[in-house]
Amino acid sequence: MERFGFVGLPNAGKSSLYNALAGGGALAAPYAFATTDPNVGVARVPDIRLDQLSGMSGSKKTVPATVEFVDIGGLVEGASQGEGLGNKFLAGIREADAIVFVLRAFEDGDVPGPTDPLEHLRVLEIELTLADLESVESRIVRRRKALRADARDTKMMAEVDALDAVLPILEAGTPIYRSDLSSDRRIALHQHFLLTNKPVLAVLNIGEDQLQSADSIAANVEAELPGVEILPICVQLEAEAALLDVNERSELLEGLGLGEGALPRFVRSAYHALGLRTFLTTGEKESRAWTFRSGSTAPQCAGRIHTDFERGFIRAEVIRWDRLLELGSWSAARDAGRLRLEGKDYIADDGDVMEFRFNV
Ligand SMILES: Nc1nc2c(ncn2[C@@H]2O[C@H](COP(=O)(O)OP(=O)(O)O)[C@@H](O)[C@H]2O)c(=O)[nH]1
Ligand SMILES: [Mg+2]
Repeated sequence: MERFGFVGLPNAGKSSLYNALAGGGALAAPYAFATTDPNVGVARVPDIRLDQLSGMSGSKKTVPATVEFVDIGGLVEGASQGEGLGNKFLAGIREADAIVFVLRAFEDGDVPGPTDPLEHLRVLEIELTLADLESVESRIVRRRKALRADARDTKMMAEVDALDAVLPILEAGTPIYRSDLSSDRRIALHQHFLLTNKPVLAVLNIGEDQLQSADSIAANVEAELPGVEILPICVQLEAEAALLDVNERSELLEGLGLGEGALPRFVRSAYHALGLRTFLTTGEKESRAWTFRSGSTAPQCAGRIHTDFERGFIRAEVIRWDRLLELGSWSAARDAGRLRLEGKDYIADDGDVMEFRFNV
């Protein structure tokens, strides 16, 4: 399952965000390193399409897509030099598929730490970039040596090329996600698990008194991080709301003009930042949302359900979720000749409802 890691300074609100998503569990306390062991949680990806298809089919079970989130623990200035949790902390980020920066904007005299989100961002970026610089420097040395031993090793040559291209970027203090490094090069670097080569999303943790000015605070951060989605969330409020039952929760959130709250949007944004998409299956037994990577073929999608489906793939019957809803049922769609037959080269679309034909 795809996993994203919360990265932030102590007291930025990482554990509170985790609690908000998990509905309790992690320890939120105003001490650095209240969280020393990674907490891994699973969040459902809210999906109205799934709910409607489940209703259409009268499904006994409804299974949403999920993503994992990890409360990695606090980063402090000097982490790349071993300060604070140091390397243990960086290893936690290395294992994540994407990074969620938690940037503090809320003010509270009882909670130590800076309240300027740009200051948070500055420290985080320096530490992650320095850690990457160190990895790249040591890898280049080893690979250049290998290349000297065998100058015809073209695979090694490409690797050294990619590392050579990223080195000056990191030396200038620029995180890879901010650079203009081509996506080919970024893919070539995947094997090195560099921290700033991961997709990034930022949560701006605002106080209740900042709800009105959220957009302008977010605009300041957006100006610093072009192309990165910035989500202002009043984390503490949402964490409190998460402990309530459904009715009380919507009363609280809607009373403040927050609608369903920011968490559903946050999970959806994270899912998309990872390049994840959803196809659906629906029937009386269950309706289910399945996760695939953008650009996957129909057999690869079938493989998400069962490896046999991928190996023995013959074809897929496909219809977009909203067309299926209009027609009212899978059999009505078939009778109307509206199910498309797609072969092994079909690139799946977000929102496809699919059934697979296969041989085992
Ligand atoms: N006033 C206020 N306090 C908050 C807010 N978000 C988090 N806190 C508090 O700040 C402290 C640190 O939060 P925590 O989630 O443990 O931060 P972490 O170190 O990043 O995991 C806790 O006491 C939280 O209750 C907020 O929006 N407003
Ligand atoms: Mg914490």
